[in-house]
Amino acid sequence: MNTYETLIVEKQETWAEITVNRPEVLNAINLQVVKDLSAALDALAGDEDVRGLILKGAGDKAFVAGADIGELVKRTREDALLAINAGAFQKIEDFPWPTIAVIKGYALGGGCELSLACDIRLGAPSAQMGQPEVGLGIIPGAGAPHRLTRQVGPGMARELIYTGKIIDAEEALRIGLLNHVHPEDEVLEAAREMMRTISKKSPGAVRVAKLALNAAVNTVDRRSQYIEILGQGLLFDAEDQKSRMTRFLERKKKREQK
Ligand code: CO8
Repeated sequence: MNTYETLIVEKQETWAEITVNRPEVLNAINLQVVKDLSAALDALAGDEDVRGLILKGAGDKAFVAGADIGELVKRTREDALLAINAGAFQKIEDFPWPTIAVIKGYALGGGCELSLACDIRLGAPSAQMGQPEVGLGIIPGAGAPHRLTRQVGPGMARELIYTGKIIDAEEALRIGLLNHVHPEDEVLEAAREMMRTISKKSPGAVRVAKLALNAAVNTVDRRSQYIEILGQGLLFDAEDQKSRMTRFLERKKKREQK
């Protein structure tokens, strides 16, 4: 059932699996990924064979290494105010059935935020997670200020966002960012096994449980989302953001010259 440029979408026993498929840029999220994700989520939410969703990245090096910086550097304040990543991630949070992110390698920036929009995160020992945005002159504007805070508590969320540090699987497990860590070649099967367990429960009860859980944890999220969106718009107007992102993109040229 794959009709997407940047995603592989497969139906399994009682759930669907979405693979972000841009391994050449560590599955970085560009506009096409957001469009494809949004369309795939709409289709799967209305598919009566689907009662769960597993999200993963192509290859072993990354879940998703963030928004595509080559594209971000060209974006304007108006683009930032459209909050397209935040909108797509909200669709994941609102997906009617349980969602599990399977994280191998990098889950950074928008990639970490994408995993935070899922109900459950399972990692491999190679998982590396973090919110490096402030180093690029922007904020994590697609949910981390509220979802990361909710997940790991305000102190840890502040530390991760202010320092931009990248943590390994063991640390992510310790602070509750990952639910479990499984060996590299077993983590996807662990997610599938969890889906099988869930699928034996009453579908109606699972669906209502998700609504109740979302209602319980989303009490301040709108207000926080608006601050994230407006703040990001301001930052996209600043020269600092352009020069920091350009510096990242120019690393490649520098490496080639060496
Ligand atoms: N965007 C675009 N390209 C990327 C990205 C990215 N986020 N991450 C990696 N790539 C590319 C690299 O440029 C490289 O391409 P090439 O082979 O053409 O040079 C390829 O992927 C492989 O990457 P590296 O050679 O860098 O691999 P390393 O193993 O040396 O390093 C890292 C891996 C540490 C993950 C490194 O690639 C890195 O630091 N990537 C950027 C991580 C990052 O900062 N992510 C956050 C981005 S900002 C964000 O997500 C916030 C979104 C806000 C939305 C606002 C909407 C308007």
